[in-house]
Amino acid sequence: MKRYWKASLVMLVALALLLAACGQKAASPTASQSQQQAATTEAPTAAPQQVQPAKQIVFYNWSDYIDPQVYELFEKETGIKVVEDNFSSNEELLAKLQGGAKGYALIVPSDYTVKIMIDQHMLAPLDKDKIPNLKNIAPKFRDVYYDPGNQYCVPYQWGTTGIGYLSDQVQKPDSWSIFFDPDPNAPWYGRMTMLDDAREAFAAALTYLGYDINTTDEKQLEEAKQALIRAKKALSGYDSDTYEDLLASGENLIAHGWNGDFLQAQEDNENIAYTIPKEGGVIWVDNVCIPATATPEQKLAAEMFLNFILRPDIGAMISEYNYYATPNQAAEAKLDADFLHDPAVYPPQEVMDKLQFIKPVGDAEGLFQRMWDEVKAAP
Ligand code: SPD
Repeated sequence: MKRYWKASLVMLVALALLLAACGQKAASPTASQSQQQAATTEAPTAAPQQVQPAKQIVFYNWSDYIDPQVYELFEKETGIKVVEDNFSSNEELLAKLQGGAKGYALIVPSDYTVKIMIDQHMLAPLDKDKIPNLKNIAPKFRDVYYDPGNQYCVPYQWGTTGIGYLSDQVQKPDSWSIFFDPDPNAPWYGRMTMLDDAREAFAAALTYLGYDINTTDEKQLEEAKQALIRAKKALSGYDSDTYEDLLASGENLIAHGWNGDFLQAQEDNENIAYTIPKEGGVIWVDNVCIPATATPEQKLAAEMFLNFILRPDIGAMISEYNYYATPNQAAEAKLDADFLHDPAVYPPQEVMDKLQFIKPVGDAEGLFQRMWDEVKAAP
Protein backbone atom coordinates (compact mmCIF):
# COMPACT_ATOMS: atom_id res chain seq x y z
CA MET A 1 0.00 0.00 0.00
CA LYS A 2 2.80 2.39 0.93
CA ARG A 3 4.05 2.65 -2.60
CA TYR A 4 0.70 3.82 -4.08
CA TRP A 5 0.88 7.30 -2.64
CA LYS A 6 4.26 7.55 -4.26
CA ALA A 7 3.07 6.49 -7.70
CA SER A 8 0.78 9.48 -7.75
CA LEU A 9 3.73 11.71 -6.99
CA VAL A 10 5.84 10.52 -9.91
CA MET A 11 4.34 13.09 -12.28
CA LEU A 12 4.93 15.78 -9.69
CA VAL A 13 8.64 15.09 -9.63
CA ALA A 14 9.30 16.37 -13.14
CA LEU A 15 7.39 19.53 -12.32
CA ALA A 16 9.20 19.81 -9.00
CA LEU A 17 12.60 19.54 -10.67
CA LEU A 18 11.53 22.31 -13.00
CA LEU A 19 10.34 24.51 -10.14
CA ALA A 20 13.48 23.69 -8.20
CA ALA A 21 15.53 25.01 -11.09
CA CYS A 22 13.54 28.26 -10.91
CA GLY A 23 14.79 28.71 -7.32
CA GLN A 24 11.43 29.51 -5.76
CA LYS A 25 11.64 30.58 -2.16
CA ALA A 26 9.61 30.11 0.97
CA ALA A 27 8.66 33.02 3.18
CA SER A 28 10.77 32.12 6.23
CA PRO A 29 13.17 31.86 7.94
CA THR A 30 16.20 33.93 6.98
CA ALA A 31 19.67 32.55 6.28
CA SER A 32 23.10 32.93 7.84
CA GLN A 33 25.90 35.28 6.88
CA SER A 34 27.80 32.50 5.10
CA GLN A 35 24.85 31.75 2.85
CA GLN A 36 24.31 35.44 2.19
CA GLN A 37 27.88 35.51 0.96
CA ALA A 38 27.39 32.43 -1.19
CA ALA A 39 24.38 34.04 -2.79
CA THR A 40 26.26 37.19 -3.64
CA THR A 41 29.49 35.83 -5.10
CA GLU A 42 28.56 37.14 -8.55
CA ALA A 43 28.43 40.75 -7.31
CA PRO A 44 30.81 41.00 -4.33
CA THR A 45 30.43 44.75 -4.05
CA ALA A 46 26.62 44.71 -3.93
CA ALA A 47 24.79 44.70 -0.60
CA PRO A 48 24.42 41.07 0.59
CA GLN A 49 20.98 39.60 -0.06
CA GLN A 50 19.31 37.29 2.41
CA VAL A 51 18.91 33.74 1.19
CA GLN A 52 15.43 32.36 1.69
CA PRO A 53 14.79 28.62 1.68
CA ALA A 54 13.32 27.13 -1.50
CA LYS A 55 9.54 26.61 -1.30
CA GLN A 56 9.88 23.12 -2.69
CA ILE A 57 12.77 20.66 -2.77
CA VAL A 58 13.28 17.28 -4.40
CA PHE A 59 14.56 14.39 -2.29
CA TYR A 60 16.22 11.63 -4.36
CA ASN A 61 15.77 8.58 -2.15
CA TRP A 62 15.51 4.79 -2.08
CA SER A 63 11.92 3.55 -2.34
CA ASP A 64 9.82 3.00 0.83
CA TYR A 65 12.47 4.58 3.00
CA ILE A 66 10.61 7.39 4.76
CA ASP A 67 7.18 7.79 6.33
CA PRO A 68 5.28 10.20 4.01
CA GLN A 69 3.88 11.84 7.14
CA VAL A 70 7.35 13.27 7.77
CA TYR A 71 6.93 15.41 4.65
CA GLU A 72 3.51 16.58 5.80
CA LEU A 73 4.77 17.54 9.26
CA PHE A 74 7.76 19.34 7.80
CA GLU A 75 5.60 21.29 5.36
CA LYS A 76 3.18 22.24 8.14
CA GLU A 77 6.05 23.54 10.22
CA THR A 78 8.10 25.32 7.55
CA GLY A 79 5.91 25.79 4.48
CA ILE A 80 8.47 23.81 2.45
CA LYS A 81 7.16 20.98 0.29
CA VAL A 82 9.36 17.93 -0.20
CA VAL A 83 8.81 15.90 -3.35
CA GLU A 84 10.39 12.47 -3.59
CA ASP A 85 12.03 10.79 -6.56
CA ASN A 86 13.52 7.27 -6.30
CA PHE A 87 16.60 5.36 -7.38
CA SER A 88 17.35 1.65 -6.94
CA SER A 89 21.10 1.44 -6.45
CA ASN A 90 24.06 3.60 -5.52
CA GLU A 91 25.38 3.17 -9.04
CA GLU A 92 22.13 4.54 -10.50
CA LEU A 93 22.29 7.56 -8.18
CA LEU A 94 25.94 8.19 -9.01
CA ALA A 95 25.42 7.83 -12.77
CA LYS A 96 22.44 10.17 -12.69
CA LEU A 97 24.34 12.95 -10.93
CA GLN A 98 27.51 12.37 -12.95
CA GLY A 99 25.31 12.67 -16.02
CA GLY A 100 24.50 16.25 -14.97
CA ALA A 101 21.08 15.83 -13.31
CA LYS A 102 20.23 18.99 -11.41
CA GLY A 103 17.41 20.04 -9.12
CA TYR A 104 17.94 17.52 -6.34
CA ALA A 105 18.37 19.12 -2.91
CA LEU A 106 18.86 15.85 -0.99
CA ILE A 107 20.23 12.44 -1.93
CA VAL A 108 20.82 9.19 0.02
CA PRO A 109 24.09 7.48 -0.91
CA SER A 110 25.46 4.56 1.09
CA ASP A 111 28.81 4.80 2.87
CA TYR A 112 31.16 3.85 -0.01
CA THR A 113 29.28 6.06 -2.45
CA VAL A 114 29.55 9.04 -0.09
CA LYS A 115 33.34 8.60 -0.25
CA ILE A 116 33.30 8.45 -4.05
CA MET A 117 31.11 11.56 -4.22
CA ILE A 118 33.23 13.55 -1.78
CA ASP A 119 36.36 12.64 -3.74
CA GLN A 120 34.67 13.78 -6.94
CA HIS A 121 33.50 17.07 -5.34
CA MET A 122 29.88 16.13 -5.90
CA LEU A 123 28.64 17.07 -2.39
CA ALA A 124 28.14 20.42 -0.65
CA PRO A 125 29.64 20.73 2.85
CA LEU A 126 26.95 21.02 5.52
CA ASP A 127 26.48 24.30 7.37
CA LYS A 128 26.38 22.70 10.82
CA ASP A 129 25.01 25.88 12.41
CA LYS A 130 21.82 25.08 10.54
CA ILE A 131 21.70 21.52 11.86
CA PRO A 132 21.99 21.68 15.67
CA ASN A 133 20.25 18.30 15.96
CA LEU A 134 23.42 16.69 14.59
CA LYS A 135 24.26 16.36 18.27
CA ASN A 136 21.75 13.47 18.38
CA ILE A 137 23.93 11.25 16.19
CA ALA A 138 25.57 8.42 18.15
CA PRO A 139 29.36 8.84 18.53
CA LYS A 140 30.21 5.78 16.43
CA PHE A 141 28.46 7.33 13.41
CA ARG A 142 30.33 10.63 13.73
CA ASP A 143 33.80 9.59 12.75
CA VAL A 144 33.07 7.29 9.87
CA TYR A 145 35.86 6.60 7.33
CA TYR A 146 33.81 7.87 4.40
CA ASP A 147 32.90 11.26 5.94
CA PRO A 148 34.94 12.00 9.09
CA GLY A 149 33.07 14.39 11.39
CA ASN A 150 29.88 14.32 9.25
CA GLN A 151 31.22 17.21 7.18
CA TYR A 152 29.01 16.38 4.20
CA CYS A 153 26.27 14.00 5.24
CA VAL A 154 23.86 13.05 7.99
CA PRO A 155 23.86 9.29 8.74
CA TYR A 156 20.24 8.24 8.06
CA GLN A 157 19.69 4.52 8.67
CA TRP A 158 21.85 1.44 8.83
CA GLY A 159 21.15 -2.17 8.02
CA THR A 160 22.30 -5.44 6.54
CA THR A 161 21.94 -7.42 3.33
CA GLY A 162 20.89 -11.05 3.58
CA ILE A 163 18.10 -13.41 2.56
CA GLY A 164 14.35 -13.07 3.04
CA TYR A 165 12.12 -16.13 2.70
CA LEU A 166 8.64 -17.44 3.33
CA SER A 167 9.06 -19.45 6.49
CA ASP A 168 5.87 -21.46 5.95
CA GLN A 169 7.17 -22.82 2.65
CA VAL A 170 10.95 -22.79 2.88
CA GLN A 171 13.35 -23.97 5.56
CA LYS A 172 15.64 -21.20 6.79
CA PRO A 173 18.35 -20.83 4.09
CA ASP A 174 21.58 -20.99 6.06
CA SER A 175 23.94 -20.53 3.11
CA TRP A 176 24.28 -18.39 -0.02
CA SER A 177 24.45 -21.78 -1.81
CA ILE A 178 20.65 -21.51 -2.15
CA PHE A 179 21.45 -19.03 -4.95
CA PHE A 180 24.86 -20.15 -6.16
CA ASP A 181 24.40 -23.92 -6.13
CA PRO A 182 20.68 -23.99 -6.91
CA ASP A 183 18.69 -27.22 -6.83
CA PRO A 184 16.56 -27.37 -10.02
CA ASN A 185 14.05 -29.61 -8.22
CA ALA A 186 13.50 -27.26 -5.28
CA PRO A 187 10.12 -25.50 -5.14
CA TRP A 188 11.89 -22.14 -5.02
CA TYR A 189 13.81 -22.76 -8.28
CA GLY A 190 12.63 -19.93 -10.55
CA ARG A 191 10.93 -18.20 -7.60
CA MET A 192 13.87 -16.25 -6.21
CA THR A 193 15.14 -12.71 -6.88
CA MET A 194 18.49 -11.04 -6.38
CA LEU A 195 19.10 -7.31 -5.92
CA ASP A 196 19.53 -5.40 -9.17
CA ASP A 197 22.75 -3.98 -7.80
CA ALA A 198 26.25 -4.75 -9.09
CA ARG A 199 28.16 -4.34 -5.82
CA GLU A 200 25.53 -6.13 -3.71
CA ALA A 201 25.20 -9.06 -6.14
CA PHE A 202 28.98 -9.47 -6.34
CA ALA A 203 29.21 -9.15 -2.55
CA ALA A 204 26.83 -12.11 -2.17
CA ALA A 205 28.78 -14.24 -4.65
CA LEU A 206 32.19 -13.28 -3.24
CA THR A 207 31.01 -14.01 0.32
CA TYR A 208 29.76 -17.43 -0.81
CA LEU A 209 33.17 -18.11 -2.38
CA GLY A 210 34.98 -16.98 0.78
CA TYR A 211 36.56 -13.90 -0.80
CA ASP A 212 36.77 -10.30 0.35
CA ILE A 213 33.75 -8.46 -1.08
CA ASN A 214 36.06 -5.59 -2.10
CA THR A 215 38.54 -7.74 -3.96
CA THR A 216 39.89 -6.38 -7.22
CA ASP A 217 41.50 -9.70 -8.17
CA GLU A 218 40.20 -10.44 -11.67
CA LYS A 219 40.31 -14.21 -11.19
CA GLN A 220 38.17 -14.00 -8.04
CA LEU A 221 35.78 -11.61 -9.73
CA GLU A 222 35.52 -13.94 -12.73
CA GLU A 223 34.66 -16.81 -10.36
CA ALA A 224 32.01 -14.65 -8.72
CA LYS A 225 30.64 -13.72 -12.14
CA GLN A 226 30.31 -17.41 -13.04
CA ALA A 227 28.51 -18.04 -9.73
CA LEU A 228 26.10 -15.20 -10.51
CA ILE A 229 25.45 -16.65 -13.97
CA ARG A 230 24.68 -20.05 -12.36
CA ALA A 231 22.31 -18.36 -9.93
CA LYS A 232 20.57 -16.46 -12.72
CA LYS A 233 18.96 -19.65 -14.05
CA ALA A 234 17.15 -20.09 -10.73
CA LEU A 235 15.92 -16.49 -10.52
CA SER A 236 12.65 -14.97 -11.61
CA GLY A 237 14.57 -11.71 -11.97
CA TYR A 238 16.70 -8.94 -10.47
CA ASP A 239 14.75 -6.48 -8.35
CA SER A 240 15.60 -3.90 -5.70
CA ASP A 241 12.24 -2.19 -5.26
CA THR A 242 9.41 -4.73 -5.16
CA TYR A 243 11.15 -7.96 -4.14
CA GLU A 244 9.61 -7.89 -0.66
CA ASP A 245 6.11 -7.45 -2.13
CA LEU A 246 6.71 -10.42 -4.44
CA LEU A 247 7.48 -12.49 -1.34
CA ALA A 248 4.47 -11.14 0.54
CA SER A 249 2.17 -12.07 -2.33
CA GLY A 250 3.65 -15.60 -2.47
CA GLU A 251 4.80 -15.13 -6.06
CA ASN A 252 8.38 -15.71 -4.94
CA LEU A 253 9.71 -17.77 -2.04
CA ILE A 254 13.21 -16.40 -1.51
CA ALA A 255 14.88 -13.01 -2.10
CA HIS A 256 18.28 -11.40 -1.66
CA GLY A 257 17.66 -8.03 -0.05
CA TRP A 258 17.81 -5.49 2.77
CA ASN A 259 16.61 -6.40 6.26
CA GLY A 260 14.15 -3.53 6.83
CA ASP A 261 12.37 -4.12 3.53
CA PHE A 262 11.53 -7.68 4.57
CA LEU A 263 10.43 -6.54 8.03
CA GLN A 264 8.14 -3.91 6.47
CA ALA A 265 6.60 -6.59 4.26
CA GLN A 266 5.77 -8.69 7.34
CA GLU A 267 2.86 -6.25 7.71
CA ASP A 268 1.40 -7.93 4.60
CA ASN A 269 2.61 -11.49 5.23
CA GLU A 270 3.67 -12.58 8.71
CA ASN A 271 5.51 -15.61 7.29
CA ILE A 272 8.28 -13.47 5.85
CA ALA A 273 11.54 -14.06 7.72
CA TYR A 274 15.05 -12.68 7.32
CA THR A 275 18.40 -14.31 7.87
CA ILE A 276 22.08 -13.70 7.27
CA PRO A 277 23.72 -16.84 5.90
CA LYS A 278 26.53 -18.57 7.77
CA GLU A 279 29.16 -17.19 5.35
CA GLY A 280 28.15 -13.61 6.27
CA GLY A 281 26.59 -10.60 4.54
CA VAL A 282 26.87 -6.86 3.98
CA ILE A 283 26.49 -4.10 6.58
CA TRP A 284 25.88 -0.55 5.38
CA VAL A 285 25.02 2.97 6.48
CA ASP A 286 22.87 5.20 4.25
CA ASN A 287 23.34 8.96 4.53
CA VAL A 288 21.42 12.07 3.53
CA CYS A 289 23.61 14.57 1.70
CA ILE A 290 23.24 17.72 -0.37
CA PRO A 291 24.56 17.64 -3.96
CA ALA A 292 27.07 20.34 -4.86
CA THR A 293 24.65 21.44 -7.59
CA ALA A 294 22.00 22.58 -5.07
CA THR A 295 21.28 26.33 -5.14
CA PRO A 296 21.79 28.29 -1.87
CA GLU A 297 17.98 28.35 -1.49
CA GLN A 298 17.69 24.59 -1.97
CA LYS A 299 20.64 24.00 0.35
CA LEU A 300 19.07 26.06 3.12
CA ALA A 301 15.73 24.22 2.80
CA ALA A 302 17.62 20.89 2.71
CA GLU A 303 19.51 21.75 5.91
CA MET A 304 16.22 22.64 7.59
CA PHE A 305 14.90 19.22 6.53
CA LEU A 306 18.02 17.47 7.82
CA ASN A 307 17.63 19.18 11.18
CA PHE A 308 13.95 18.16 11.22
CA ILE A 309 14.61 14.45 10.57
CA LEU A 310 17.27 14.48 13.28
CA ARG A 311 14.65 15.35 15.88
CA PRO A 312 14.22 12.36 18.26
CA ASP A 313 10.48 12.01 17.55
CA ILE A 314 10.92 12.22 13.79
CA GLY A 315 13.92 9.87 13.80
CA ALA A 316 11.87 7.32 15.75
CA MET A 317 8.94 7.77 13.35
CA ILE A 318 11.24 6.98 10.42
CA SER A 319 12.55 3.74 11.98
CA GLU A 320 9.04 2.70 13.02
CA TYR A 321 8.02 3.05 9.39
CA ASN A 322 10.99 1.53 7.54
CA TYR A 323 12.20 -0.96 10.19
CA TYR A 324 15.83 0.05 9.80
CA ALA A 325 18.11 0.90 12.72
CA THR A 326 18.82 4.57 13.33
CA PRO A 327 22.21 6.19 13.93
CA ASN A 328 20.28 8.81 15.94
CA GLN A 329 20.75 7.87 19.59
CA ALA A 330 18.10 10.32 20.83
CA ALA A 331 15.60 8.72 18.43
CA GLU A 332 16.69 5.23 19.44
CA ALA A 333 15.78 6.04 23.03
CA LYS A 334 12.17 6.49 21.84
CA LEU A 335 11.91 3.13 20.07
CA ASP A 336 10.17 0.06 21.52
CA ALA A 337 12.27 -2.54 23.34
CA ASP A 338 10.93 -5.19 20.89
CA PHE A 339 12.44 -3.28 17.97
CA LEU A 340 15.72 -2.68 19.77
CA HIS A 341 16.01 -6.40 20.58
CA ASP A 342 15.03 -7.71 17.17
CA PRO A 343 18.08 -9.63 15.86
CA ALA A 344 16.94 -8.90 12.28
CA VAL A 345 17.50 -5.19 13.03
CA TYR A 346 20.37 -5.41 15.52
CA PRO A 347 22.32 -8.58 14.69
CA PRO A 348 24.04 -10.31 17.60
CA GLN A 349 27.81 -9.90 17.85
CA GLU A 350 28.62 -13.30 16.29
CA VAL A 351 26.67 -12.24 13.18
CA MET A 352 28.11 -8.70 13.19
CA ASP A 353 31.56 -10.28 13.09
CA LYS A 354 30.71 -11.85 9.72
CA LEU A 355 29.48 -8.66 8.05
CA GLN A 356 31.58 -6.58 5.65
CA PHE A 357 31.17 -3.03 4.36
CA ILE A 358 31.26 -2.49 0.60
CA LYS A 359 34.19 -0.10 0.02
CA PRO A 360 35.23 2.06 -2.94
CA VAL A 361 37.49 0.04 -5.26
CA GLY A 362 38.80 2.90 -7.45
CA ASP A 363 39.29 1.97 -11.09
CA ALA A 364 37.98 -1.54 -10.41
CA GLU A 365 34.44 -0.05 -10.16
CA GLY A 366 34.51 -0.29 -13.96
CA LEU A 367 35.50 -3.96 -13.76
CA PHE A 368 32.59 -4.73 -11.41
CA GLN A 369 30.25 -2.89 -13.77
CA ARG A 370 31.53 -4.65 -16.90
CA MET A 371 31.25 -8.07 -15.26
CA TRP A 372 27.77 -7.21 -13.96
CA ASP A 373 26.74 -6.24 -17.50
CA GLU A 374 28.03 -9.67 -18.62
CA VAL A 375 25.93 -11.38 -15.94
CA LYS A 376 22.87 -9.41 -17.03
CA ALA A 377 23.51 -10.29 -20.70
CA ALA A 378 24.07 -14.02 -19.99
CA PRO A 379 21.26 -16.37 -21.11
N1 SPD B 1 13.98 0.35 0.71
C1 SPD B 1 15.15 1.06 1.14
C2 SPD B 1 16.38 0.23 1.07
C3 SPD B 1 17.61 1.02 1.31
C4 SPD B 1 18.79 0.19 1.17
N2 SPD B 1 19.98 0.87 1.06
C5 SPD B 1 21.07 0.03 1.28
C6 SPD B 1 22.08 0.01 0.25
C7 SPD B 1 23.26 -0.83 0.64
N3 SPD B 1 24.13 -1.14 -0.44
